[in-house]
Amino acid sequence: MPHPGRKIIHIDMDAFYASIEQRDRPELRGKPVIVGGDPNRRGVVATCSYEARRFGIHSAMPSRTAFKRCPHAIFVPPRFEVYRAVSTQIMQIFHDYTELVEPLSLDEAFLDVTHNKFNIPSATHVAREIKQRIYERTQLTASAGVSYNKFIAKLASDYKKPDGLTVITPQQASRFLESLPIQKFFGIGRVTASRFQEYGIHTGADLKSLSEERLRELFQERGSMFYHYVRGEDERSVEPIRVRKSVGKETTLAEDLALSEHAEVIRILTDLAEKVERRLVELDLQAKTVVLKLRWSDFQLMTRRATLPQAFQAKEAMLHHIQDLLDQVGPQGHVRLLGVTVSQLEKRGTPAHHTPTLWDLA
Ligand code: DCP
Ligand code: MG
Repeated sequence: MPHPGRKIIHIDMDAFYASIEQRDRPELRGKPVIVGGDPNRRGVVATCSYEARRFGIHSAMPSRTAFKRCPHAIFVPPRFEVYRAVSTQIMQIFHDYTELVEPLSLDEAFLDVTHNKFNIPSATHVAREIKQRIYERTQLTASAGVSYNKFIAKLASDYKKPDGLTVITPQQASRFLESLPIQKFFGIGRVTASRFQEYGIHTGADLKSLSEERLRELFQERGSMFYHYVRGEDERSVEPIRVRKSVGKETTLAEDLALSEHAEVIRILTDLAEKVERRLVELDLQAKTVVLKLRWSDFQLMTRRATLPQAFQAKEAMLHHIQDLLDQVGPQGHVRLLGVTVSQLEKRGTPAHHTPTLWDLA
């Protein structure tokens, strides 16, 4: 469905990890700083300061290569806790303006500010204020792109970095997109870009000359996406990620079940705990509290909870405590629903970025 007059901002911090290191260690300011793995131990570059980028160093490059390009660069190991804390600060600032915040990684997010909490009519004004507040709160700079859809807002934030603010109006979009080099289009990696080059397509204007049928022939589904994007058409909405507070599974029984049928009750709860465990694994979360939920045959709801000294993910840990909770409830009565929920969630895996595989922590 088309959304006329939407106002989307994309914000992305500048040289995020490296700027934080330069902020916290003044002796690194103005110097080529590389955050990442050790060049002698097969590490990779997570990011580098703008001073280091002049030597052709970039994210995901082997640290050894980076060292060859700039032997006097200063290598700094990452401090994820600090980056995560800064990320929380900037996300809080975004949420002061709108609940429609879609984080893409620790340092970037889309915001839909069409209706913002301060009723500021100009999205450019909102973007300027947010940049200012980020700077005041963190002493770091961000670049912002303002436009009427996500695709163009993201291109806009990348257009001028660091500390940029680029606005692309519907009137300007056509020209902007036509002049854009093909590899800048969202989702076009090196392989796709070289295929475009083969067909003589180097810019948005070249891309625009192809029919949708032709693009679908060449790139299947993605062909249609390119066809629409180059015309500035992108109706995707900003999808806020709501912070998950619990994971639960429950089942309404075909017939009311007497709690005295202990084996059957446990069988059902085991099944539910197993599903909860699977979900926790998928989400890479662990929990500290387990909640047993019962709905009695007269529809009254009862919950009983236990908090464990140690976070858990496995169903055995849940079941152990569910047994105790069941014992407290006693064997009387009939239930029509059983549920297992876990809460007090925390991340389980290695603290990292959207591309943790790049890390060589060995
Ligand atoms: N990152 C990473 N590995 C990658 C890419 C990024 O670990 N391959 C981390 C380090 C970056 C942070 O994510 O600081 C944000 O990624 P960006 O792509 O936004 O890069 P920067 O913020 O460092 O630089 P820019 O100014 O280009 O946004
Ligand atoms: Mg960034």
